[in-house]
Amino acid sequence: MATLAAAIAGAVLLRHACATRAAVETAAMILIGQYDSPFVRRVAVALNHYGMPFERRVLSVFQDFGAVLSVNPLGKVPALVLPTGGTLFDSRAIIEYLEGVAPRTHRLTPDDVELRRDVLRFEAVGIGLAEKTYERGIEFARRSPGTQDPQWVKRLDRQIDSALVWLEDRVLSDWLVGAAMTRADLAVTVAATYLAEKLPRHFDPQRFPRLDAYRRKCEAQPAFASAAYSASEALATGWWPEAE
Ligand SMILES: N[C@@H](CCC(=O)N[C@@H](CS)C(=O)NCC(=O)O)C(=O)O
Repeated sequence: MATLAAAIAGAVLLRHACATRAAVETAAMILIGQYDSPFVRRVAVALNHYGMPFERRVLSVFQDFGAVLSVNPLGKVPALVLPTGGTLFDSRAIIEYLEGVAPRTHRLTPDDVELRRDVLRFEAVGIGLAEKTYERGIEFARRSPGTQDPQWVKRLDRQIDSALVWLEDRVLSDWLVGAAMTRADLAVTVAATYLAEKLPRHFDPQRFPRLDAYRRKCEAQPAFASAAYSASEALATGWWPEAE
């Protein structure tokens, strides 16, 4: 992996040093991370929606930790290497940046103040659901057997369930806010799919039928389908399902 990290760093340096302005402008961005991560997928779906080409480096935060640390000081994904130089990390920061450079017609944040407020609220619950699902997964997939804290796990379960109930009550049409896709749909759909894939016991379609139908419909859209959840990327890098 040191070789891959060097290759990524080298590619960035090369771009800084010798690329002509035209070459830099046509070079693709590089998205780092796996498609079992809801945070990585959020960025990929946004890039697809904007029509911005990108390459991907499928690095694992566990198996390729050194390489990930070499591009992000926190050793986390996603990271986005920009052809113009520099790397961005954290899905929210990356999307905030991309919203500033995307064609106006494709932006995912409404201008209207009230719609924007609603989008940000859904986005916060979607990202929070993904974070709690991730934390719950870590308890069982990454900790040594017997070292889990049952009280903490119980709290995570309540937070996940409470977020699902909140969302189920608010899924009223094809898109969560307004008549088109927004950042709300990115965050909520990838989080719901992540939960359904990683902790299926916690997402019962019978209890959350509107949320399940909504996220499946979103996942069928080209921007999502081109960055579909990848169980094989998760399994290839050492994730294993929680014992029921
Ligand atoms: N707030 C971050 C969360 C990203 C995150 O937690 N990614 C996980 C992978 S799904 C990660 O990098 N975990 C490694 C770690 O936290 O050390 C974002 O939105 O990008």
